Amino acid sequence: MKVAIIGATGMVGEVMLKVLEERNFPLTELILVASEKSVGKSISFKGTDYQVVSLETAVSLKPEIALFSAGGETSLEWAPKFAAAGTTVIDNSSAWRMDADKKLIVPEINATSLTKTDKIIASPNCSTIQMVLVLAPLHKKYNIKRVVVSTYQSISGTGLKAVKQLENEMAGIKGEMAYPYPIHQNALPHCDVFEDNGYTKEEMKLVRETQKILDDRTIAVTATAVRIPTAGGHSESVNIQFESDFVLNDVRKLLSETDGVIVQDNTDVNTYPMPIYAHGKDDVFVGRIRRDESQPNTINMWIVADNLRKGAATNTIQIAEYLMKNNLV
Ligand code: 2RA
Repeated sequence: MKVAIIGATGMVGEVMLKVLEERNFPLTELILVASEKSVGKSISFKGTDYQVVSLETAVSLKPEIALFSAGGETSLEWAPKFAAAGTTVIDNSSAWRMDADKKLIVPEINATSLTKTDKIIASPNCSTIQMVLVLAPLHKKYNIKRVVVSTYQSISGTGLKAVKQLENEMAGIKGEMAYPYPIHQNALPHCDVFEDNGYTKEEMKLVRETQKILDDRTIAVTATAVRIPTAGGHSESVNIQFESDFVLNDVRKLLSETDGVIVQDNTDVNTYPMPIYAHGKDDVFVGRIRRDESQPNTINMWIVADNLRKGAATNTIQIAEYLMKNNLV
């Protein structure tokens, strides 16, 4: 399979290369694209050096699949150009996620909706992916009415500049700021930009993308997204109100039987998910599962995943694997 990675030198792009190698993805040709200033730069993959090329060159090479992680503007301009050349685009940016004609895919939930005609496919936001993977089986069995989620997001989700700001602050070095405030020893209730309704774009992604992926606009979702100084991994405190009641152990059993989900839930021995242990893994980890005693038919849980892997690179590559396995590319 001839595959292009658009944004190959970014944090997600680098993880994409790592995941492609780990999963022994059947590549016949690899095309690496980054910003103009990186053209000509050499990147090693499985012992072979690849030269970074421009977007123009990449589209002319007609890859069968293009994995995008280069920001919304690049996706808006270039995804249609690759699609017109016959390439199937799988995009990590927010550019196409809420487009009515584009599918928003978490393979374990809705890959079966994909067809050969889907030439631009959106991968959801990292904090959405880890939450909906858990919500999907629960919605099917108990019918979700409302979700209240608070996220605790690694600075790796912001990008290299924020990681560098945290490293500098921890080393006591004054450097370039990705945020208007310190990250070290702080918690910033500010992920992405603020919208007119007082929520951030990050929070509204959790609202809108969840309803689209679960194909149910009646699910009420409200979110607060917080940036914390962890090196990698997003954590979420999730409160879910169902139409019907549930048995706690049935919920644990259902989630433990869900592809891509691992239940870590035994407070007798301090077993619960933590980002430091989710780092580098592709599963979504769930724990602290307990009934919300303040309201009927309602449950609390803690959901953790590596935001650069299942939250981005791995989900994208799993979509590509599904397309190949089902002869859709
Ligand atoms: C963040 N969800 O964590 C975004 C990923 N770009 O900031």
